[in-house]
Amino acid sequence: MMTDSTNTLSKLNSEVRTSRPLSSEQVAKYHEDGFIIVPGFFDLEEIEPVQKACEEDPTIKGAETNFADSKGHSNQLAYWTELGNSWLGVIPRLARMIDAVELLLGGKECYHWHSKVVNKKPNSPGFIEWHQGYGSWYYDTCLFPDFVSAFIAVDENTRENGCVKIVKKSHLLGRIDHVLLGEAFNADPVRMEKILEKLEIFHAEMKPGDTILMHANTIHCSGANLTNRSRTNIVCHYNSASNEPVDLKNQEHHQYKPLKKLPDSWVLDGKYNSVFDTQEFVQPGESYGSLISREGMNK
Ligand SMILES: O=C(O)CCC(=O)C(=O)O
Ligand SMILES: [Fe+2]
Repeated sequence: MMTDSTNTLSKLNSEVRTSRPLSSEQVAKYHEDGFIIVPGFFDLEEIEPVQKACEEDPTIKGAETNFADSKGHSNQLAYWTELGNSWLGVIPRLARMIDAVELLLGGKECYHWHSKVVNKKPNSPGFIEWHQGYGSWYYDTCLFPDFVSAFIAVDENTRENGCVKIVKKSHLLGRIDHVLLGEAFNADPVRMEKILEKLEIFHAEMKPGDTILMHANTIHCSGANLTNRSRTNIVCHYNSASNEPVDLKNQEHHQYKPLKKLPDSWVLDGKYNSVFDTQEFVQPGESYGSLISREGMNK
């Protein structure tokens, strides 16, 4: 039977449903802690192609943008919004991702905000400092923190190679002011110090395929990669269809577009044309957010 909220879920291919739905316990835990980890959300066979592609071309087709952390060490991120038939274009459209996100959004339709490859190079000191997704999306003129992010482990994530660290229950703090630290937009360090006296840090150690699902106000960071192997995650961000930026100037790619849902089996069936050779990326130097967000951070 259709319920009211079902009517608002992703409209294109809405008859496609995941075979790996979240349990009600997982949904409750997400709301309690601000995140959950879904072990084996992706099978190793689904992840292996991207492991191999990143090993063969760790520059991700030259699409990486460099950001300096507060110590001047650089981090690299490759961004995309276009969802075509590459592995990177297919993953954000899989039924298991969209159904999980829409369930965590309380039955609201979601759309793809943007995604990124976070490839920490071997023996690289760069770290991503404490931040909330909504720390910058607020300045991208989204009125609500109605986003969910999925962090998919491509490589094993450990404390030694810079796994994601999460402040448990920090989504309950609301939006924290963010400031520019190095070239990145991070949670106010004075406030952060106090927050860390009250809340617990969770080290999200993961096996390839394990996935973190995270609220936009959950504070997180990731450390240096002190190992001689790279550490890659794929991070997909979803916004609610009803929460499009108020001002789309310089961020047209953040405009609402209905997501065409694909069956969970799409990747295992090999129905993609490359891992990222055919993928369009936001080019280094191009804006991936609104200019307001870049200017706002200095206010
Ligand atoms: O994979 C990581 O190191 C986390 C990166 C991150 O926080 C993000 O992409 O928003
Ligand atoms: Fe983040």
